[in-house]
Amino acid sequence: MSKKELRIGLVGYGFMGRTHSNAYKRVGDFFPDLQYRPVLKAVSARNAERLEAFAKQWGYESFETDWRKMVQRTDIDAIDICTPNDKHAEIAIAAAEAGKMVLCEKPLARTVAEAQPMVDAVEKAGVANTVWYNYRRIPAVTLAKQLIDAGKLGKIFHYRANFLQDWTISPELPQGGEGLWRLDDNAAGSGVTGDLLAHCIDTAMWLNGGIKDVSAVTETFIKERVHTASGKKQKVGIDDACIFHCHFDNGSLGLFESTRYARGHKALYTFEINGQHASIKWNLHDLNRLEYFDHRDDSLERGWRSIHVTDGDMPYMDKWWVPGLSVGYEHSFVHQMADFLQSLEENKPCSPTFREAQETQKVCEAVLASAASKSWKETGTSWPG
Ligand code: SOE
Repeated sequence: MSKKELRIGLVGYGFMGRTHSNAYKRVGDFFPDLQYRPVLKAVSARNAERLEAFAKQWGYESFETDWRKMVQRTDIDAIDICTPNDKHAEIAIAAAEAGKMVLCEKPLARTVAEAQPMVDAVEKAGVANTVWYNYRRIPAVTLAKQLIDAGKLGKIFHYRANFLQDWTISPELPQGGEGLWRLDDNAAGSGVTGDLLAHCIDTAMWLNGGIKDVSAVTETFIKERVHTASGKKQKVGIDDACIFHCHFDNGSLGLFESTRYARGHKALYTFEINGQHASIKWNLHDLNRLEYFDHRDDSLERGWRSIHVTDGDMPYMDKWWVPGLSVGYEHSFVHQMADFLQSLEENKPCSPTFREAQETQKVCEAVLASAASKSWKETGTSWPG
């Protein structure tokens, strides 16, 4: 069977540019039955020298220093946005208007208002779209979804999640510019809420349904940092840490925490869900395992089971090695790409679509508004979008 080409134009070559490029390169080798084959057609960024080196290293056929040119090219089918958050909307809307499929790194945008025209643009153009909330596609997390959907947990009472990092503790760290735009409110939109809690919220709604209302507290521990653009100390506008609790639509309670000030934790994403019959927990540092406790087990044998999610009948695992051998962070992106290609074959949306990611955006915005006003906020979400 001859494959259909999906000609990719990537915007941005940072950390996420690499994770996505790796996914495009690997997916055909490990998901050989897919009809579509990604072709690394072009990459775009402003620094020509580094762009050329990136294109060469990852095997892109060409490069453009102006993303607008790339979006207009007729030899490109899909635009993948890996830029800082403040560029997502402009690029996505231009790409959709040019009839391109659009893949966007999370979060969809800085605010709900900025994201809405993105949702409208892809829907008006009728182009395939997805947002890279990659953690859903870690096999153990996907297995959690299967267990919940099969009713194993029964009625769910509690959802708890953390995303802990420690890379911004030094007051000497500047804000703005390459690598550090995540500290600049204007480029990022928010701090840990949009960067890290957005992941937790996406997974949480996917596993446990919509979030009705939230009560949050945020903190900015370092109030001023040198801005790389001005060379001067400027007020820091992002949230360094955020804690919120919430009601889910199904009546369960949620508790979420994220910080970049948890010394010793580099990227510890964890969640635990407690249901009437069973509980599950997962953590990113041991990502191949899903912990499961079932109260219906024989009482003398009852206890937490540690399921090593590597067997061939477990999500995605028939595509990789042999049972018992594990996968890693990068595979979550390969899986998302495989699902995207599959969705094209089936002419179905690839979740999370822009519309679904907009619901996560609404929760993030309600969290920030709640912290600012010290009051409960309705999220106004309608999951799944
Ligand atoms: C921030 O350090 C970051 O790179 C996020 O931007 C990613 O989305 C997250 O997956 C890992 O941490």
